[in-house]
Amino acid sequence: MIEMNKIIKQFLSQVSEKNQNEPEFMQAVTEVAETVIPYIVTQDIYYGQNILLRMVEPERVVSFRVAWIDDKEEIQVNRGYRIEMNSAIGPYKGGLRFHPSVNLSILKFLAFEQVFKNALTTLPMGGGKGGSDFDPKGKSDTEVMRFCQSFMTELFRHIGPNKDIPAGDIGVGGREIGYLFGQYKRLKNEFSGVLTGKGMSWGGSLIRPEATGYGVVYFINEMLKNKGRSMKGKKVIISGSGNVAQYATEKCIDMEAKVLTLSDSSGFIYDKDGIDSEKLHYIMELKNEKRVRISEYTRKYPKAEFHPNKSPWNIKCDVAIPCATQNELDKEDAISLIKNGCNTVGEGANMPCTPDAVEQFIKNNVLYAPGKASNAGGVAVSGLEMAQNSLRYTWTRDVVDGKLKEIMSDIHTSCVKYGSSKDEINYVKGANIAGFVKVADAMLAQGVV
Ligand code: NDP
Ligand code: 2IT
Repeated sequence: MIEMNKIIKQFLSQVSEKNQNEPEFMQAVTEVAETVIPYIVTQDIYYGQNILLRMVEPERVVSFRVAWIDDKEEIQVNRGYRIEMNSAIGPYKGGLRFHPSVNLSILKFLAFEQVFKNALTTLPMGGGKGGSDFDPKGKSDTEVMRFCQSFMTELFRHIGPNKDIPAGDIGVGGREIGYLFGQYKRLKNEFSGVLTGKGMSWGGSLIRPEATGYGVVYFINEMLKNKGRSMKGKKVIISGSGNVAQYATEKCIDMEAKVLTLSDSSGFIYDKDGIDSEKLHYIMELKNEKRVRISEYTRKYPKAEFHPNKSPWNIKCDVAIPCATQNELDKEDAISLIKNGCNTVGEGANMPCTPDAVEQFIKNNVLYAPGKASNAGGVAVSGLEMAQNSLRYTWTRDVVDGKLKEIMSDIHTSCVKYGSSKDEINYVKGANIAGFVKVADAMLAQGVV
């Protein structure tokens, strides 16, 4: 045990020396190292091959200037990035994030997580992530379009349908994917499946907008099913009110669970009566069309409460689904959730729970699913969008939804395979080892590259 801790510590100090001032990246690497290194040392084929050391080094990092002109005719300058992390099992695949907090550390953590997540989907996709510190909030449609066009004018030379296929993430939805696609097509004079999350009339897949949110609820349902329970009648709290939160809410309603909260960066709403389909429809209008703050909800539904500048983790519930951003749920929040009876947590966002929050969940036998397993539905349906683009065909809603359900259930099975010990399942360990094995095998077969 002491020897193992020493090996892990040595590995992490080597990585952190090379990646200073990258706390989010080191956080993601630490979680993987702590669960995967003890496995590697028991496996002759992996031991001594420095596979994890190769995996933490991105295959390529691109950083570029994005200059554009705002509506006041002033010149704005942002920074664009694409991290091409690992292409052992397929072309680089992962979203683009537009948010003022975006930096190298955040994108490297996201790209690293994506490698494992994509491997878990069983589809042939490597891992990447990109984005910009551009803030779409308060920008006009034409400003967003000009930014996207400038961003793609550099990015286009690095990506391609068999090379690197970006998609959406925070701040990048259908509108942004449209502008990015239009500019790529113009520059390359080529209509291809270079992005996923496209509109239905130009190569998109049914269920892609819903996929991450639906997928996380399917995964939680698998965890509950395994314990002889179900989503029906459960009290659920959700954070965020964007793409993932909206469709997680829709699926909870579908499964007869009661969603009590949603949030954005200004605070959360608490609706004791539950957010039903009609109320969700209103949230979608507020967030996707009017692009306003979540507090507006209480104007139409005055029985609901708005709690400014707070997260929803103090509200009593059975199931918590964090769907906003990294490190949004800390140790204190975890303790409060557990005290209030919450026994199931499924991550919709990437790395929303801090390491000491996760420690609390595991110590207290909370069913806890890490994002790389539970939010893999989005990229899985992106993979299905790529498959349909290659076939020049579109599958029906039922076909795609059926495949999504099957993939989430298979990811659950993989986590159980590698994460079970005695009578408990550690989904963190299961997801990390299962993802690692697939990528490591491909890397070994392809030699030292
Ligand atoms: P959206 O941009 O659609 O929504 C993001 C939501 O999170 C908004 O409600 C936003 O509030 C809130 N939020 C963002 N940053 C912060 C912050 N720093 N503090 C508080 N709230 C914040 O993004 P998505 O729903 O697509 O993404 C949400 C999470 O899910 C991210 O972690 C993303 O990486 C992950 N994810 C997304 C997938 C996808 O397919 N879209 C797939 C897998 C994971 P506000 O509007 O006030 O900023
Ligand atoms: O974090 C993620 O998995 C995503 N943002 C989706 C990536 C994708 O390529 O669909």
